Amino acid sequence: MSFDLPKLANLQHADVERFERDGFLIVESVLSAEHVEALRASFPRLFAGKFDTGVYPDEWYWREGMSLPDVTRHMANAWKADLMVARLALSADVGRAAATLTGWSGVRLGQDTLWWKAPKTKAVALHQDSSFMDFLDPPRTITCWVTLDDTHRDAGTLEYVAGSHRWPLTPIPEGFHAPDDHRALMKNAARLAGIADPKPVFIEVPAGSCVFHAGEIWHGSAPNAAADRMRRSIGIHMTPAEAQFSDRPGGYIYRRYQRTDDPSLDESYFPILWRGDGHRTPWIEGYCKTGKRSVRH
Ligand SMILES: O=C(O)CCC(=O)C(=O)O
Repeated sequence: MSFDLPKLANLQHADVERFERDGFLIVESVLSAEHVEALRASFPRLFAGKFDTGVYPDEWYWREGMSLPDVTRHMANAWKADLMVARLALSADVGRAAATLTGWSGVRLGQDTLWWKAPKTKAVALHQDSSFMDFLDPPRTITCWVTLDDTHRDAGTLEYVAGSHRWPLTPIPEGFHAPDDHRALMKNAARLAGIADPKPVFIEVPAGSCVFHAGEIWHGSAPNAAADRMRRSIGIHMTPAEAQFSDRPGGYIYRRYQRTDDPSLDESYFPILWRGDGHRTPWIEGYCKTGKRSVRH
C-alpha cells in the first residue's frame, strides 16, 4: 500500500502563519480509510510482540497481563518493527510539510510514538517535546500527530495551549504517565510565563487527520472517560536534517546511536525524510517494501 499523502503537499502561506501564531496546525482527513484500517491493525500485533522485521522498537511500554490495564499504552520507533508504521513514519510528504511549516532546509525522523488510549485509561501530562531534545543541536523538533480514530474531548483527545510555544522551555517533566492532574506542570509554566488563565484547545477531528505541533508547545491528553471509544494515534517526531548530537547530557535512549568521537546522526537510525536539495535516505523505499535496509538489491 503506497503512502502518498497529497493533501500535505498543499500547505499555504496562511497555514504557516497559523502554525507560527498558535504553535499547531490541523490538516483534516489526510489518510484514506484503508491507511487508517491498516495502521489500526498494527497496534494489537505490535503490543503482542509480533514484529514484521524481527527487530524490537526502541521503547515499549505496556505488556498484556503484566502492565496496569488503565494506563495509556505507548511504543517508540515502531517503524523498525512494523512496515505499515514505517510507511507512515518515513513518509516524504510528512517530512516536506514539516519543512514548510518550520522553514528548515530538510527534516529527519527522530522517532515515532504509538499512543493507544483504550476506554477508561489515564492521562498523559501536558509537556513540551523540546524538553527531551537537549541531546541534540539544535534541540528542536516538530511533531505530526496522526489520528487513527475520530477524536473527542471526552475520549482523551490531544489538547494544546495555543501560543504556549513562546513560553520559556522547561526541563524534562517528572510524572509524565498517569498524573493526578495532567495540567499541573503546564499551569505552573503558565504562571512563570505571566499567563493567568491558560485555556486548552481540544482537537476533535476525523480519523486520518494530521496535526502538526511545534516542539515548544504545551500539549498532552486527559483520561479517556468514554466507555467504548478507542483513541489511537501515531506521533512522528522530526528534527532538522542538520541536527547533531550535542555535548550536553541527556538522551539516555537515543544517544546509544552516537558513534565514538562523531556527533553526526547516522541515517541508518535517523533517516532523512525530505531535504530541499532532493536528498532522501536511499534505503527508505526498499525498506518499506521488504523490511531490508539495503541499497544494494
Ligand atoms: O497522544 C497523546 O496523548 C500524547 C501525544 C504527544 O505527546 C505527542 O505526540 O507529542
